[in-house]
Amino acid sequence: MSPRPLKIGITCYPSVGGSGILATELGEELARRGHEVHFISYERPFRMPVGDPRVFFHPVVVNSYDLFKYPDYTLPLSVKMAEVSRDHALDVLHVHYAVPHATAALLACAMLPPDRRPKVITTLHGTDTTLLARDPGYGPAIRHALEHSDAITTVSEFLRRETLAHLAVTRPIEVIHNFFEPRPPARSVADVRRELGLRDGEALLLHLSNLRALKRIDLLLETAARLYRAGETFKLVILAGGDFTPFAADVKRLGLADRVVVRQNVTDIEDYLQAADLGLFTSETESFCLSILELMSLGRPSVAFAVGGIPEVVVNNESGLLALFGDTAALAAHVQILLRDPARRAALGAAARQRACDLFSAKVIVTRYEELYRRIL
Ligand code: GMT
Repeated sequence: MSPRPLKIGITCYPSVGGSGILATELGEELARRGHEVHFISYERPFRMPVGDPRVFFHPVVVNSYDLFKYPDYTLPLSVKMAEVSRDHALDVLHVHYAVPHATAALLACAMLPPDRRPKVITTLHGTDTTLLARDPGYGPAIRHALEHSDAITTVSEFLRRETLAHLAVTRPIEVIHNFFEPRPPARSVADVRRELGLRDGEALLLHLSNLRALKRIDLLLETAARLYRAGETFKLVILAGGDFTPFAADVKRLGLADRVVVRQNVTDIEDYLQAADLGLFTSETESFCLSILELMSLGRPSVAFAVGGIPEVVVNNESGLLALFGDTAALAAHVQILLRDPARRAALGAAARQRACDLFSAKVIVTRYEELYRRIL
């Protein structure tokens, strides 16, 4: 007899970012497998499925009061978590990012009678341990939240090591990598290329990110400038989840005005992933880099720096090409090799798609999360 469906609460940052996409796709997959899924956040996650009878959204209302210099999210979130856990008898509360979600979940449990307390799973996605853990105003609270979670997962082996190094956590940390299930592209490659103004024979290099500092857009543009000076015909398309205007001056200064195309807050990313010839990333650190996996799942290889968890996603020379951090000359050379050798590009792309399917598909990863839920229950 198949085990009973579970009632799972999910909290994440609903904004455009890898962890929000991962948490939303996880909820959608869990509902598809028959579980009841309750999203609890200040906004509906932007890729949240609508119309699925097993998926619910519970908004957290944050009021601001004159007395408070900053509106407080943690307390209203913890109250909503307690309400939803009590009213829907949640089995599990799966929070993405420790700050402040894991602390709010522990507060919610403390407000509930023992028989109504869900198990708390904290999944770490990156900057809450690699960045906030070093902040004396956060580190001890993050450590406390992790030590009192019923389970901890990280999205890469790299992040597990970082968490142990920065937070001296004594509880076991399980690595469950990210997954991505591409939706069928709605438009043809030709239509997307036309929309972006690509001429015949012009390569489409794709970058997706929220443009924050660690994405090193300065190095991305420096790499594009090297390709431009080398006479390559390409356009660098940037799907931006943030404000690109601070970089406009650099684009002009580098002579890239007609080589860089920016699209803000795109949700139909599969159309662009499919149209790309390859991905280009210059982050100085990434716990995983979901954008690279998104391109791999559409059979597109990426060129990136070998930092953080990226070498766990891309096998250099097999499913993409990696360079040492900061070496934009090497990065540009990798792009040129792939632009001039379509067969090599196709081979890397096919291997990338296979690796995405074998290691980072919903079938593999969501099953890991289900096993974890049942193990701690
Ligand atoms: O990288 C970002 O700016 C967004 C951030 C997030 O909050 O989604 O991404 C983090 O989580 C993603 C999903 O697990 C990972 O793919 C990203 O590598 C990670 N970002 C960093 O570690 C810098």
